[in-house]
Parts: sequence; structure tokens; C-alpha cells
Amino acid sequence: MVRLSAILGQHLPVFRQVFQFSDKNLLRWYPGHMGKGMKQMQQKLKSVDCIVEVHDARIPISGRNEQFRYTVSGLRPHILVLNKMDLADLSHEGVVRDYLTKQGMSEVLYTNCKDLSCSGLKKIVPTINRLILNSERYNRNEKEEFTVMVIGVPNVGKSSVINAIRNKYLKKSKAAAVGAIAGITRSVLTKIKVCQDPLIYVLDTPGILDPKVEDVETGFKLALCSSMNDHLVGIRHIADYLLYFLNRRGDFEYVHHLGLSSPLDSIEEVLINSAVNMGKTLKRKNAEGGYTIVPDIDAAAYNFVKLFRTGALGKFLLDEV
Ligand SMILES: Nc1nc2c(ncn2[C@@H]2O[C@H](COP(=O)(O)OP(=O)(O)OP(=O)(O)O)[C@@H](O)[C@H]2O)c(=O)[nH]1
Ligand SMILES: [Mg+2]
Repeated sequence: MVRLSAILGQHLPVFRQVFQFSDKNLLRWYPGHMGKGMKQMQQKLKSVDCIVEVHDARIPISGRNEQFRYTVSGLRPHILVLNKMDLADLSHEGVVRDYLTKQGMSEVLYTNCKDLSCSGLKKIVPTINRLILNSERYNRNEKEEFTVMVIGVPNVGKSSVINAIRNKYLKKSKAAAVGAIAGITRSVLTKIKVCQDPLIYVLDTPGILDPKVEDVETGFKLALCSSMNDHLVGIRHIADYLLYFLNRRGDFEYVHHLGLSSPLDSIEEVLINSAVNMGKTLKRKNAEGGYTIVPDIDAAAYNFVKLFRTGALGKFLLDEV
């Protein structure tokens, strides 16, 4: 990480300590398929023996849909899978686990679906097996098969986790559609068999956000991790939150990646300079009937956010612990 000490001697601006954002409505994303998905999930609940909730390991504390606790989890065994650990800073894993345990979430597994040999992925089925066999519900109805519902906010890797388990135990290729933008899975799918012994079926579900994300920073953390729709929140706003976050923690790796001469607090300045450095420009018609060449700010914003999302700026923990 390029820290303050590395650029001492340069004139540093005074960085924002608070992220000001007044238009909270941009952070509310609850399209029709999410409400419908929630209803479908409730209808299937009777047959569900265990809930596997997937969330992004970069935001282990915030952004989970609180509604799940009341509507779908109930008294069933509940495993929290913190996925995309390859992109997350895990140096505070112990503190995160302690915090989650205090919140009643003691079964926590870290996974990376890009690495099928990862130990967290290997632990999912044994954990499901142990929790279901120990649960009262299983002892009551003694069925042969287990049904697991995979839930979580959009784009955290629910379908990828299902495919990874299925690949490991049945050596079969993808059953659930996966994609880089939020909202790939749009309805509760029919049961997918993922393991023969024990016989486990999984229900994939659409990513569902809390209909009222009240806290602005939580909304932006979700947006930065692609759990919200870039077009709705606005890529420049997301880039601005990223800049604020990096500057506040004194992480100036971006300066070199964007070809800047020093850290900046203004997103406009960052994006204009970065667009020029990338050679990304747009032709705009001017009042004289000719064209003016202007920097392509949106292209620069997408590039900056992409550097974060692909891990090029490093591994991150967006929550403060
Ligand atoms: N780096 C990294 N990317 C991952 C990991 N797991 C999934 N992805 C990527 O994250 C994106 C979303 O994955 P999906 O499995 O479609 O996520 P989902 O939660 O099912 O998404 P929705 O159905 O839209 O709610 C895809 O581009 C995956 O390739 C992981 O462990 N690490
Ligand atoms: Mg999906």
C-alpha cells in the first residue's frame, strides 16, 4: 500500500472525514423481482432444513438484509458464507468472527469460488450435515434428503457457491447462472442436486437487498461491491465514495494507477486527470457548430471502480472493526 510516509514532502490536501450524500433514494433498489423472490422464498420455506447466507467478505458486518432474519431464517440452522475472500483484507478475521458470534452468527466460513480447492468451500457440506443432524427439525421429520436455501444480497456469489459445491461432489458443471452484474438470478429456482451422500438439494434465490438501506455508507459499500446497480446509484458517486474511503485511510495506491502526480480529494479532478491520462475523450458539439474534445469522466469512473473490484488496488475490509 502506498502510504502517507511514501509521499511525505508533497503538499497533501485536507481530506474529507465524512462522506456527504443527500440523495438517499439512489441507494434504494428493490425492483419487482426482489419482492416476488422474497414471497417465493417464504413459500418454499416449509421444505428447507438449513439456510446458507452468502455475503461479501469485504463487508462482513454491514449490508446484510435484516429482513432475512425475520422472514426466512427463523429457527433453522444458519451458516454465513463470507465469499470473495480473495478480494478481502482478512487481517481482522478474528475480530470479525467475535463480532458475528455476538450477533448470534457462530457458523462463519470464508470462501473463494475462484479457487475450488479453498478450505472454506470444502467445509460447507460437512457443516450443513452437522447442523441439520443436530437440529430439532430434522429429528422431527426424519427425511432422507436435505434441502438448503442459499440466500443473500445481489452479486455476492450465491450461484457460484452452489456451482462450486456441485462441481466438487458431483463433478458436474454449472447448474446456476452466474454474472458480474447484480440481479442475474431472478427467481427461486427448482431444486439443484449438489451432493449424493448426504443427499443435498439446494434452492438458488435472487439477491435481495433490504428495501430500506438507511445508512449512506452501507449503501455505498454495497454499490462498490456491485450489489447495487451502477446505473441507478451513478458510477461517479461510487467512484467518489471510493476516493473518500481510500484517502481517509491514507491508502494512495490509486495515485500511481491513475497516473496522478499526488493524492486529491476532489473526484472531479481525479477523473478529469485520469481520463486524460487514459486518452479517454468524447466529442461534444459546441455552440459554433464545431466539436470540443472533453475528458470521458464516466469511462474514468468505471476504470477507477474496476481497479477496486478486481483487486488491483489491493485487498480491502470496508467495514470498520
Ligand atoms: N473474485 C471473486 N469473484 C467471485 C467469487 N464468487 C463469485 N464471484 C464473481 O461474482 C459475480 C457474481 O457471482 P454470482 O454467483 O452470479 O452471484 P449471485 O449472488 O448469484 O448474484 P445474483 O444472482 O445476481 O444475486 C460473478 O462475476 C462471479 O464470477 C469469488 O469468490 N471471488
Ligand atoms: Mg445468482
